[in-house]
Amino acid sequence: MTDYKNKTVTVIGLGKTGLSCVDFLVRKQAQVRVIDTRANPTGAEQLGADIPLHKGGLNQQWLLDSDLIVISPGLAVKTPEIQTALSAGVEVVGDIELFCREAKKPIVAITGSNGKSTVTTLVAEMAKADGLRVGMGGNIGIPALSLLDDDYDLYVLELSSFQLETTYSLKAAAATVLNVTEDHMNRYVDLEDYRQAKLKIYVNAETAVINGEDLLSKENGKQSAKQQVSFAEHNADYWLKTENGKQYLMAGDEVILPCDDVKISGRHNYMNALASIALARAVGVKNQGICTALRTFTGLDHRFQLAHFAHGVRWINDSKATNVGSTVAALTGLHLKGKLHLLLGGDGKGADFSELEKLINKPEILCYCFGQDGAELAKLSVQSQLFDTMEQAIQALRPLLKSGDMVLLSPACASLDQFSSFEQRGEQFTRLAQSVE
Ligand code: UMA
Ligand code: ADP
Repeated sequence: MTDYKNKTVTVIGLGKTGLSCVDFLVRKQAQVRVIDTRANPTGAEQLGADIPLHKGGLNQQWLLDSDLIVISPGLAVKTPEIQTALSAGVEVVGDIELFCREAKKPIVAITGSNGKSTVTTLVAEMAKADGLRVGMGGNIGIPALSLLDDDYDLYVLELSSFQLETTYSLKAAAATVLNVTEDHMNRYVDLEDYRQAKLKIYVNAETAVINGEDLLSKENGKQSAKQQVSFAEHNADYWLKTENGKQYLMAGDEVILPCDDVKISGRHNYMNALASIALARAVGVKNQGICTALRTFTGLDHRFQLAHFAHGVRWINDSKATNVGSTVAALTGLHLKGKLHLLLGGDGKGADFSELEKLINKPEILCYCFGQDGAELAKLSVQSQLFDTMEQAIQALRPLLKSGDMVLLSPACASLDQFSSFEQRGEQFTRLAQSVE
């Protein structure tokens, strides 16, 4: 369906996504109504007074009466009331599906357990530096439908597994699953179930960009991109060459840039850079734009960011480390002079934390655990203490700090049990860090 005029469309969710869907559908002259299972959904005051709203639960009758249901990513399609509507033949899609049906310009689509926002921003910066008008959005925080109004040459979309579950018409010019490690296990049966949602990104893609070091990022025969390129440290189309102690980002035999010229650092960020180069080249971005972006992009806030440096102590804000894989990346390759004071905790989303055990059980690492899953995390290390909040944990570690130490917030958990977002958690950490004198 692309003609929504006079169709009865039920939008579920009054967050950013739901509001962008309402706006789009009203302009398409659909009969729109909204459901949110929360008693006080965030976006209620921004909804037009003439749009019917059902709050505090799902309205089965509205769902069954609909010509189309547009569901926000925060609510699972597996929810019984949605399943009942699907069984009755009602079509259920997400905002990205609506977007793909309308978009007239090529789409670069990016998913993965970690690195999505970094790669999405980097690809967008590369294309902009090459003179293209770029619409960047999706899970990165800008609803894709809000990009349709402007005149762009290229769309660069970060897509979550939840968004991909309800997308059917995506034909990406270039698509990647950057990596697959455990996340959102409270929404999926197992890792394979989560992976299958991510692999949908390759369906009908022109170029699939796969991670040569992560078998789970590869197409499994059901997807069928026209061509495939890989990135990895070795044995890949885009790779890292090490010569005389220096590293280089490579495309085949061609040197793209020495790593010393790349502003983001760390092995995982070099992998992100290689994936970004592969995606950008797949849509025709030239080396000059690619190199300009790599030389200038310093990384996003809340991703292993230096928040404060005082009295020889580095305070690092990695609040966006909302799963085990991202905390593993932070801990791997750390250069410590003194002790590491590691803040862990929040909502683990049903994750198995055991991979952290060997990385944090070291004499130089002290763990301070907090939040909903703090007690489970505290069990992993002999040198750990349990607190209710991050603020209490920071108060406790402050008197112990010595020059050369690092305080690292890389919590391996979502923030939503105690904060409104990972940004708010990172901002509180930064404020507390800067108040140390
Ligand atoms: N909710 C209900 N009942 C409802 C609808 C939503 O309880 O009927 C809850 C959800 O469980 C969630 C909250 O409301 O806790 C917000 O859900 P939403 O779907 O309305 O979210 P939006 O504000 O539209 O934001 C969504 C993405 N959020 C989610 O997928 C949960 C944002 O990604 C994304 O930036 C935005 O669309 C624009 O595309 C956030 C995220 O955490 C950053 N994503 C997850 C991640 O990256 O790990 C997938
Ligand atoms: P996403 O959008 O997938 O959450 P971000 O780029 O925002 O990814 O980074 C989220 C977290 O993951 C940060 O802690 C960051 O340091 C870490 N990270 C970034 N890229 C990778 C990668 N390729 N592998 C593992 N961790 C990564």
